[in-house]
Amino acid sequence: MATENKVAAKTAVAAKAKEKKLNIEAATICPSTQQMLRRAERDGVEIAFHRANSMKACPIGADSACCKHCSMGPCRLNAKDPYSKVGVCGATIDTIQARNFARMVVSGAAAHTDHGMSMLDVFREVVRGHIKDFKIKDTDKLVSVAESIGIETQDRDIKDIATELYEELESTYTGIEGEIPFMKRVPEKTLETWRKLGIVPRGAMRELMEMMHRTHIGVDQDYENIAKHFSRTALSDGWGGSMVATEVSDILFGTPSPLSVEVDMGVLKEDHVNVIINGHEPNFFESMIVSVQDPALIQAAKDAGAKGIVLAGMCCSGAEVLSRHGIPHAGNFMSTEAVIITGAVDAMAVDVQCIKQGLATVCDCYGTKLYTTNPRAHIEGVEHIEFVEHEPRSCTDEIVIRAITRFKNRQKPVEIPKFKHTGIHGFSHEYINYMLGGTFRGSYKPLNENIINGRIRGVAGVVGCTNPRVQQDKVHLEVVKELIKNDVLVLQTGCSQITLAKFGLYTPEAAHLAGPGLQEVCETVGMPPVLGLGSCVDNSRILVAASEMVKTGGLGNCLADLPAAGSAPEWMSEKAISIGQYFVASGVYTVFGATFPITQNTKFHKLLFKGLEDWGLGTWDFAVDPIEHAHKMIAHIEKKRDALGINKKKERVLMDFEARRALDAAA
Ligand code: NFS
Repeated sequence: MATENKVAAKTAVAAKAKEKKLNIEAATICPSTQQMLRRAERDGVEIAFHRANSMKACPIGADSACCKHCSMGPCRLNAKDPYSKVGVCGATIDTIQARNFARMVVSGAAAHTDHGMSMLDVFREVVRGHIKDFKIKDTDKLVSVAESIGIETQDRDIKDIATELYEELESTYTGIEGEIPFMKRVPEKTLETWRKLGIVPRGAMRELMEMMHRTHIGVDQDYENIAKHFSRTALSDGWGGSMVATEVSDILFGTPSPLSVEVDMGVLKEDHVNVIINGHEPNFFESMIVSVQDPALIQAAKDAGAKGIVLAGMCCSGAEVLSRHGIPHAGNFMSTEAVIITGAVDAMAVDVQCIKQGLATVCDCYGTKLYTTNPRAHIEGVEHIEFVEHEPRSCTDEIVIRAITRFKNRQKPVEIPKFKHTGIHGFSHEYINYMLGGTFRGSYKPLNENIINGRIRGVAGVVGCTNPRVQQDKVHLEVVKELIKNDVLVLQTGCSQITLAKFGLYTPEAAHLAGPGLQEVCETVGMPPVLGLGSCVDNSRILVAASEMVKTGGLGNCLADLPAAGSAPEWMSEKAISIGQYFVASGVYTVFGATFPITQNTKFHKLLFKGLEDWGLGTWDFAVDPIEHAHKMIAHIEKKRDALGINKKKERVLMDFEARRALDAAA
């Protein structure tokens, strides 16, 4: 198997080398990934950058002009002349595009909600005493989450509160009618809009099932009606499945607060056993943290000639434990194959989501052991060691033991890029509250005041994936730099957070890149100009923070009134579409980069880019160029500031030549 894979990979690269050579500098600005791409080419190994380079995206699919929901087709419409044709059943381009979009939302929302449900399963088993290896670590968080959904906590014991909290939160998934529990956190006027539109979510299972039903051949054939339901489905993710994932993970494993962490491939060490976790569910990672700290396993590593064991994360569970425990992070989605090329990874263990099948071949080429661990996600030809929460160490200890064996038998020369950056991560919405308000008056008031007085113009959430169809990291970096330069405070999660960390923006010193107002706030508080909140499911922290801003007052009555904007500059996954849609449905203006899955010139496109705002929600937008992307967000923020009446004209300061020169010198 291994040899076959190697031969196949090398033949593929040799064949493709003739087709079109990859321009490494144009593919990524990440120096570690560039270095690994150079080595890959020397070694004749192919990764996703090469595949994207040699495979043109399907133009009909890219236009969302294809319907394959039944076997009368697949039907191909012409996106350039969208009303010239309909499908065999008569479906119009608007129906087809709305259904395709809806199914992206379903898939993305299902990924987040299934992840959240796994966390809730662990929570239930911990509360019932069936799982002993995990426990309720953060009782303050337990109490505050319970209170936020109206559970009585006064004079009750923790087990009682936890039992009731579990029972309530279960309806986030299983509720067949009514409103899910976290609707109690939504600002009243936003909730009113949703009620009027009939999009307040019931349990996610119900919404996902109904969305799949509606997109079956011959069911919902009105793009506006489909859009209502995919908004409801997306809300069942953001305010439901994802929010439960975050809150329950905080209760079980601790709520993040700032700590200093290293990011990039330079966190690996040649003389250590290196273990990487790539995936999304923190329970697996938590157990691995315990395994690599086990004195017996550390001794075993030393007996094998290593100085110790390095554990690093990649992708989102990596971003989560980076925020929660300061575990180093080796890189984002487009670096997961590249890191294997170091030859230094002794084991990579994966769970669910954003795991490239191509890893199997690269691991074979460099002798790295790859393990799948989650029953939902096997990879053909890859060894599966199942992770069971009731006995977590049996999986994670075994993987460490195997990694130690591989360390002893490393065959390939090791080449670890030396790049790494230390930054401050771990800003939960609770910590933002505390940081800005202080212990005795923890509140969002100082943030709101700084927005009202114009030092901070507004808040942006810049999140999401990296995508080989654009230069890796470039768009994230440029968008965020432009935003902070214009005094917009940036909140981040997922792969985007890792990009900015790699480029050194997670330090208080990076405040010099911010405009004068934001810089002043950063310097007063001692915070970086970008705040990392964790993984993609932790985007729910942004929703909670935004709701707190509305409730604190002075910035309007609903989420749509806030001078705020969302962005996923290099998105690629269906989860990003679900996130985008729940931001939009929550009232947030949201810009995507790279590509947009719906072409212009259709009524459905107009609905996404204008009509939803007329419904009282937010709106989608799209820009590939990072500066244009950032300025669309800034323009929206300024529009909202105008509407709030807080854009009072700044007094003009008349400066003489000397004063101007002093200013230039300071810059
Ligand atoms: Ni989000 Fe995480 Fe990264 Fe994108 Fe994938 S790892 S859940 S989907 S690629 S940010």
